[in-house]
Amino acid sequence: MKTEITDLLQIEKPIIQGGMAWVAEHNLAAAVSAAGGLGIIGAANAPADWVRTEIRKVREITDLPIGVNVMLLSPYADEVAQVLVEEKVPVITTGAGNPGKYMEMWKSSGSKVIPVVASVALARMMERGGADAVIAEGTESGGHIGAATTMTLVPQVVDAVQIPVIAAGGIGDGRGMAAAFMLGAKAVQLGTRFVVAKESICHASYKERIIKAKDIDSAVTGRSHGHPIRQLRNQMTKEYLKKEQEGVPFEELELMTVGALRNAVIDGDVKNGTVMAGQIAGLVKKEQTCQEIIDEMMKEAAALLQGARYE
Ligand code: TUI
Repeated sequence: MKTEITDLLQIEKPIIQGGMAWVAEHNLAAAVSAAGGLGIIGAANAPADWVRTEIRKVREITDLPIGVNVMLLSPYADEVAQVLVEEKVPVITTGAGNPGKYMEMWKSSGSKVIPVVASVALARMMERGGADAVIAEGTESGGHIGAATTMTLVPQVVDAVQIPVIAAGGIGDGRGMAAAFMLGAKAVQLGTRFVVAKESICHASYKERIIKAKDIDSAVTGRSHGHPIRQLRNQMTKEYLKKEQEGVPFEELELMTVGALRNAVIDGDVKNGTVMAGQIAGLVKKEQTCQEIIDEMMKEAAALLQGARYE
């Protein structure tokens, strides 16, 4: 399945791993790239030195292309941006903001730059700024989300820009992948299904919470203060949403979540921690290797796109 994205990124299969905070480290990224997709290191809120070390660790395992996702709300974003130039990272994706101020330095150092967008307006702006592609991410995603659904956002972004579009949000199998291609996407990005991968270092309790999740088990916190985060319902979301409804100030709400994602991903506290996952969690039923996930998706999607009926 060769597409503009497999050509652009020099990868075999049009499947990209999301840059999930704490989860998207070198083991997962290397496994996704080894399986023919594009593995991504998620810089999230990590210091620049951590990012550099993770890039080098992947390079000890594989020579295949990898990417780094820069979370633009991070206090370390400027330093991370510089490390990516020094390490000559082939692909840079960004999230949770506008990467305009880094575009020139990344482009001139030879990286392919692929911002995540949640609107047509930002997609157009990114194209004008020199982006090589965009990831149109729907509100079905886990973590920090925009407002539009994948079904509505992807075709509108495809119509608005000339550069290739990668679909994200709510995609977890070959059916979702085929659907995204029908909307005009040239690749897909997956987060939740890779969180549960065998090579993912995520705590077993977090993986189990995703595997047991049902279709409507996620909640969105932070809507009132403009930082909506999709996560699986638990004691934390219950208390947070109650306080949000009571009008508790942002600063106090923020205190509740300090370290909460780490507590869930690394320590397995899925009750009081933040269990970020997309709406597709209900479809993710078992732990598999990245190779199994990618092979299964490719087979399903290829059959569907050739007109076969899904059984
Ligand atoms: O970035 C994500 N997902 C994330 S980041 C994250 S960690 C975090 N930590 C603290 C606070 C907030 C997040 C967890 N999940 N996905 C990519 C994404 N980007 N989704 C939506 C957007 C987005 C939304 C609005 C990108 C740009 C945008 O507008 C930018 C602008 O300035 O116009």
